[in-house]
Amino acid sequence: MNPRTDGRGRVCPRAAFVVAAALVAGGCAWDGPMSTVVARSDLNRSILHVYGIITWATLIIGLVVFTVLAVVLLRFRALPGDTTLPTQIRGHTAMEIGWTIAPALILLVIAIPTIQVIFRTQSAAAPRNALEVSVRGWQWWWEFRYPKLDVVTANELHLPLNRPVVFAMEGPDVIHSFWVPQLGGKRDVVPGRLNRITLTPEHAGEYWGQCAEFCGASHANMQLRVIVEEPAAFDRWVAAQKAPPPEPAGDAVQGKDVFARNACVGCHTIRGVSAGTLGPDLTHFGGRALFGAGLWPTNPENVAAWVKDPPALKPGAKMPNLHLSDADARAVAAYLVGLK
Ligand code: HEC
Ligand SMILES: [Cu+2]
Repeated sequence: MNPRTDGRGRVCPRAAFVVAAALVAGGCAWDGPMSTVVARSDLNRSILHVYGIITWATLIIGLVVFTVLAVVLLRFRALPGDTTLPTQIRGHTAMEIGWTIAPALILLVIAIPTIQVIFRTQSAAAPRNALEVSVRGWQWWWEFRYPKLDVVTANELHLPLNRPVVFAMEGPDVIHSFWVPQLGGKRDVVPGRLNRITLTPEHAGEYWGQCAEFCGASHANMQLRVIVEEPAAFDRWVAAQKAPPPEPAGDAVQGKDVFARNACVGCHTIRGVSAGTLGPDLTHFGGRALFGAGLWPTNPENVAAWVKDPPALKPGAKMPNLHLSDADARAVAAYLVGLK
């Protein structure tokens, strides 16, 4: 007999509940890619420090309040037939001073580290050796510029390990919010206003981020990835980004021609080919593992499907359907994927 059935083929509700609860609980991972309680930068460590203090303070307060409540409910409950009123306390100075001072002390304990961390994380002054990255939130993708390095990329941000980075954020269209939970954040990206955030990544790895301010149809499809790597690997990446795009071969030769003949050139930059600024820079597009703001792995099939009809794959996409033929879409995809 199957232990989860009652012998007549019906599922036992208790077993079903346990299985369902295990499945639901299994979905909660404290160290998932979007977890805020995993600190991978100095900024997130500071935030978690305050978070810890507040969590412990509220846990202790909750324990005290519920214990007192339980004692009062049990000891002073009305007994059947007992009509006497319990002793009434009025104007008890010591008690009143007590319950005024105790919460004030608790608030002070929480306020001191909170204010310290707010001032530290809001200060505009970045360390002298900080790497500058300008972040622009577009509907619905991220542009990253390294002004001092003369590098531009989209949706995938590379950062060197243990070096402070200052993000300068601006938006060309609507309000977005830059949020990479394990590195700390989030900070609004507001048109016409420069917001900054400074942090030092402390662990190498790949981190997921997400636009955290509703910004229209594909807000949920506006993800980003941060790749934190050893300084030498970062320098190699920078050198590769600064190099001219590789010349196409095979099918890709025709793809370059398709790109150059179509409206693509009006919106996208490929250094030496075009200088559009309304879409992601594609000079080294093939070197990015995912495209479409974290939506699909970069391979010829996915890219061909995208260029044939972007709004069908990403609701509201600002890249129009240019009605390319299948052959042209495949050729241009081969060209773009080859731009490592
Ligand atoms: C009107 C401007 C415009 C035109 C024309 C245009 N694009 Fe785009 N393109 C965009 C925008 C905006 C995005 C970002 C879409 C998103 O992720 O939401 C984009 C994204 C892309 C991407 C994904 C980039 C990435 O890193 O995620 C590729 C590849 C691409 N376009 C190729 C092309 C090709 C090839 C053409 C010509 C056939 C073309 N585009 C024409 C605006 C345009
Ligand atoms: Cu957004």
